[in-house]
Amino acid sequence: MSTARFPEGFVWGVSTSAYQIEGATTEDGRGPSIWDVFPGGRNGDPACDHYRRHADDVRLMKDLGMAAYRFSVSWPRVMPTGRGRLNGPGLDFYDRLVDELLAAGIAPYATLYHWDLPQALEDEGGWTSRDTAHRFADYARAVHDRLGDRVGTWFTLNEPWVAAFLGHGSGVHAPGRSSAAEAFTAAHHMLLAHGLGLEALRSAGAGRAGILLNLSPVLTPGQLGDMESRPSEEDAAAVARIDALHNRQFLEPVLRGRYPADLLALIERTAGLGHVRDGDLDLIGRPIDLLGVNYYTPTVVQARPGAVADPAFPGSEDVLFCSVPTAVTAMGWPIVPSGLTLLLRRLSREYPETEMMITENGADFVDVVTADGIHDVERTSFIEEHLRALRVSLEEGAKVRGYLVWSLLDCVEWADGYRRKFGLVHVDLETQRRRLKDSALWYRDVIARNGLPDGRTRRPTLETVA
Ligand code: PNW
Repeated sequence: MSTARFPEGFVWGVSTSAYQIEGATTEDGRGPSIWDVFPGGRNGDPACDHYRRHADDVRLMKDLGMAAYRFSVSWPRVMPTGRGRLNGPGLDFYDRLVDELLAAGIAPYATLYHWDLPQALEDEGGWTSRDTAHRFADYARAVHDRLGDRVGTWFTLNEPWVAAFLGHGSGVHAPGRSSAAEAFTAAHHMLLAHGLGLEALRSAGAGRAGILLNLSPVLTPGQLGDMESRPSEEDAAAVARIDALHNRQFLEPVLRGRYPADLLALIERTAGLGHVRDGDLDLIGRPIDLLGVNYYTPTVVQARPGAVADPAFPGSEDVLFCSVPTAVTAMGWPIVPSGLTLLLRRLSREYPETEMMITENGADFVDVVTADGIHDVERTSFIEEHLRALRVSLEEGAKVRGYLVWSLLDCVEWADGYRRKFGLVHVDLETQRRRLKDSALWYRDVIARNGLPDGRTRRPTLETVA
């Protein structure tokens, strides 16, 4: 038997998010989101025009054999001002989408918050205001009321680290704030929103529920080459600090109902602890059914006295974020499939009870677009190598139930706009025509055989290109 099979019932699929594909940002009563007004944003129209072409996109997924589709619900489409009145046509859209998915035999996985906060809530403080977490719970309940009879898998938030620290720390994401104190406060309020949202879903009798985290193994350059190598004390301390900010800040509250002590001290120094109230962590730490793991690349750091803090990692003074001598994607993200094995090994050791799914993995590359096809051997190779790394984890006993590629379509990459291409499917920006890339055809075969093909897809080297 081929060693490259996956367990029976392993779930194959793709992920997307509302703002990145829907377009139609002013139609049928949708309110503005922070990404529609953020100076570095405003790319949401027409996106992939998925709001009108959803039936075609579901058909594509069906043809590829997808078992699951993770999409996000746009809060301002459903609740234009973030509170109170529901927008019927907005809810109708998701209602139709869910019915089409079910008719195609595809399990709908709904993400409730993928970064598109209603601007009206931002005007009242956004995630720096505790009230936003309560508004999120109301919104979660309203969406569940409409879709809960058919959607069996729910995720509260996507990547609170990105939304809090790129949105409020470095300011490269909406709403473009740059304050370390606000970033920590926003992160806590997002965690609280997860807890309150989870409670709302549970009390409504929701199926499976969890959260999506962008997790990254933090390593020294030496460890990247050889995991057995022992970092210096200073380097180990740098690793621990960045790991606390990137990973443990979210894993520990959600899965253990506590902030790590080292991080708590840092938060207290930076933002105070007035925003963390008694009972919050109990709520945030209520059991989840599924942890969504979004993995792209490891984080490589070492101690460097005098280095200034990266505003996306407040408290990262004296830490150098290293570039590493590996191949990178077009975004410049190092390609390190073994990082996925390291990450899953660590999660399995520290949270052995937690069921997981890889809910995002994929890459931006420059595709070769020709009349006879879209050739993206680098993407195929990227996914293949990550699936091999995932197989190692499964053999080690990691409880990973499925794998979702980011993403179905070439879409809007936030502040980077349309130039980033993560899709299995190419989208012509003029005509909106969809064309399957070679990677989509390859992924279809993987799904059909529940395993990898024999032999390896070869990323082109200089020799094979010449
Ligand atoms: C994730 N980082 O974003 C998101 O969930 C997607 O919406 C996005 O399109 C995808 O990954 C590709 O970027 C991230 O800077 C954005 O570490 C930035 C980072 C990580 C994830």
